[in-house]
Amino acid sequence: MPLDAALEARLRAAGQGHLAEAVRAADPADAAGLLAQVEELDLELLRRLVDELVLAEPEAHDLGHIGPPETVPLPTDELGAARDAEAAAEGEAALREGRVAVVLLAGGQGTRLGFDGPKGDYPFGAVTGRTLFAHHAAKIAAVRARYGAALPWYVLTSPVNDADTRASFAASDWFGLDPASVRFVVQGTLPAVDRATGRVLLEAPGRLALSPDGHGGLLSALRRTGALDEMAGEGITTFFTFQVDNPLIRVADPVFLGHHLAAGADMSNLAVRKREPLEPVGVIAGIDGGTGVIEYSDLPDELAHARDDDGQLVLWAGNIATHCIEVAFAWELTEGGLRLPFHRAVKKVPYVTADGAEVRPDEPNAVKFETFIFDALPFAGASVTVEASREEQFSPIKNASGADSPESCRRDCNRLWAGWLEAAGVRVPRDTSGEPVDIEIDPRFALDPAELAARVGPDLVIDGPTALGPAPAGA
Ligand code: UD2
Repeated sequence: MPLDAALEARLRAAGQGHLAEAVRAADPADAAGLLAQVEELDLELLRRLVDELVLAEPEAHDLGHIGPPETVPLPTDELGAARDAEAAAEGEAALREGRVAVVLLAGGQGTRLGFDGPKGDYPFGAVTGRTLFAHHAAKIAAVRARYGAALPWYVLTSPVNDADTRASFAASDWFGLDPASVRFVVQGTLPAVDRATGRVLLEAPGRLALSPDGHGGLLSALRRTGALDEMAGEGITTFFTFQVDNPLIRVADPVFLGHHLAAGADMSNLAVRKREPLEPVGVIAGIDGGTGVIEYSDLPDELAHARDDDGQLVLWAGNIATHCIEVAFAWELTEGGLRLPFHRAVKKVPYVTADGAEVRPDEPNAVKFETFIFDALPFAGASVTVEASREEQFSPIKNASGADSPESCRRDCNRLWAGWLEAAGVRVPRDTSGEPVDIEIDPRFALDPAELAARVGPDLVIDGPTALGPAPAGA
């Protein structure tokens, strides 16, 4: 296929001349698609990323002065309970007044789980096999009903899973939600490059190896698609972000929202105590007098293991990627281009050579580029970090087995929901090691222990796996 001379010159100047050859050599059926992908590349950005993150010697990165973050701790006494009740009142008012939206981060590839399809389609429910999407939707429906809130739901997808995600919502009749209240936002992609040469890889003779540009791409996507305008037009000032893989999260929790709003924060975080020093979660830390997140892959072992005089981890605050963000702050961060730094991730990426030979590398051969939403924290005027109970709010499904797997999540859901039932006076059968039977509580049946206690009592007999509440549509 003939190639525009100006484009070819730009490709060569960017060190990507091989893509001109690839377009010329592509089968007629593939050439137009490949050319369109090549034309979409931001070659100036790519040149900079390759120079700084692939070809340059990695510089020792000074992390700055690091300590534990300032947090709003879990309530342990009446004072703490009163403080949280005050925050809850503020959060509830914002929900009632329609000032809040929720944003689900679901653009990732979920490669570690090895599940074919969007991660939100994973059937995690121990009793009904409900999917993560169905469960999040039920929670959103319950919060809307409780506060009479519009609470629009933005779902971040990527070109890799957007069509499948929309199809799954449509097939489940939007899980009973008004379709107009569910809005998909597609994040951008960036190419994977060869780690030795910085040249963009092709995953097939007519296709670049593209992957999502990291969840920092949410901010650009919200702006580019007009979602920020839409939010502003609907009177929304704050959005709550959460990850697709964590069914326990309290969506749009008024306590968290209230602490964020009361502090006049631009961006706030939820933190859980780390299970162990090297748990693969980023840490929220005080950095040079401000707040930031150090991703687990960047955290030196020595810092990860550091303990205070009481023997507690200094960097105890695990980041569960759950934030409150002001719409105005998102505008600021995207004015004249996204202000977040890029990170490099060295990965195994299958590719084809110039002769069309397929290569499945045994060792990481490629660099991918991503921005992280939590890198916005240093730009925030004010920020609050609220501690959450791990047992109540965090059990992600990331791996096929072991920690953070479907099995560990099922155990944690059972323990939590059995605890709610027992607090309501219901007897729950447990096995010899003390684990309860499989339990599911639909958020539309009860969002929290108090609501459950108002609905059930000691006369409820549980003698085997039990699901309470409306069956999720489409599950
Ligand atoms: C993430 C956090 C980590 C910790 C952990 C807790 C990052 C970079 N690290 O690690 O600090 O909080 O979660 O569970 O986030 N996603 C997108 N678009 C993308 C990439 C990811 O929407 O381009 C979504 C993805 O669908 C998921 C979430 O972001 O909901 C986290 O992505 P991940 O599973 O790749 O991150 P992980 O587990 O390495």
